Amino acid sequence: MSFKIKKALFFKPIYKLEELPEQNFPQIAFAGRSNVGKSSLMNTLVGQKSLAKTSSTPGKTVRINFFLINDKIYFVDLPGYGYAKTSKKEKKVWGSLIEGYFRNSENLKGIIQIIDIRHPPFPSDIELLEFLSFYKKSVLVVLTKADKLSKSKMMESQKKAKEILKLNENSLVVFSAKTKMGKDEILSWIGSKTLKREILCQ
Ligand SMILES: Nc1nc2c(ncn2[C@@H]2O[C@H](COP(=O)(O)OP(=O)(O)OP(=O)(O)O)[C@@H](O)[C@H]2O)c(=O)[nH]1
Ligand SMILES: [Mg+2]
Repeated sequence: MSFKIKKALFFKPIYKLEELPEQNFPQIAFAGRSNVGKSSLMNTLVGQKSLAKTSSTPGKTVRINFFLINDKIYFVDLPGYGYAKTSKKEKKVWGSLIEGYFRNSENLKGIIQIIDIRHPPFPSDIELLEFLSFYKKSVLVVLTKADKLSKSKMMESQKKAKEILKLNENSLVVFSAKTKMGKDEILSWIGSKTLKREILCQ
C-alpha cells in the first residue's frame, strides 16, 4: 500500500477551537513531548527541509499548526507537552486546547504519538496514550531519533516501549529523521487511515 505526498503547504495556525478549519478533510495529528522531533518527522514525511519549523529550544506558544497535504488531508502539528519550564497557565491552555481538539475532531483519523527512543516513555506519554484509547482514537507510536542508538540498544528500547505501552507489532515504528528509517511504514499507516480504497488501488 503506497501513499505519496505530492504537495504540502502550511495552511494555518490555530489558537482557539473556534478557529479549526471548516473543510471536511481527514486529519492526522502529530503529538509528543516538547522537542521530541514532531516537526522533523513531519518534514521528513513531506520531503521538505523546513515546512514545519524545528527548534533546539522548546517552543512556548500553544498553538496547533495545520498543513494541507495533496489538497485533501490535514497534518496537524500539536504543541509539545512535558516541558519542565512551562508555566501553570500555559499548561492549562495546552490541556484545554488539545483536549478540546481531540474531543471535537470527527475528522481526526489517526494520531502519531512520538517518543524519543533513548528514554522509556514518560508518565505524560502514557497518560496521553490512555486518553486517546479512551476516546477510541487510532494511534501509531513512533520511536524517534533512532540514529542516536546502536542497533542492539534500539531493539532493547523498542521491546521495552512495547511492553510499557502494551502495544502490538503494528502500532509501533522505529524512526529517524536523519536516516529516514521507518518513513515508508509511517506513510502507509497514514494512507490506510485516510485514503479510500479506490484511491489506494490507482
Ligand atoms: N539525530 C536526530 N535528531 C533529531 C531527530 N528528530 C529531531 N531531531 C532534532 O531534535 C530537535 C527537536 O526537533 P523538532 O522537530 O523541532 O522537535 P519538536 O517536537 O517539533 O519540538 P517542539 O515543537 O518545540 O515541541 C532538533 O534539533 C532536531 O534537529 C532525529 O531523528 N535524529
Ligand atoms: Mg515542533
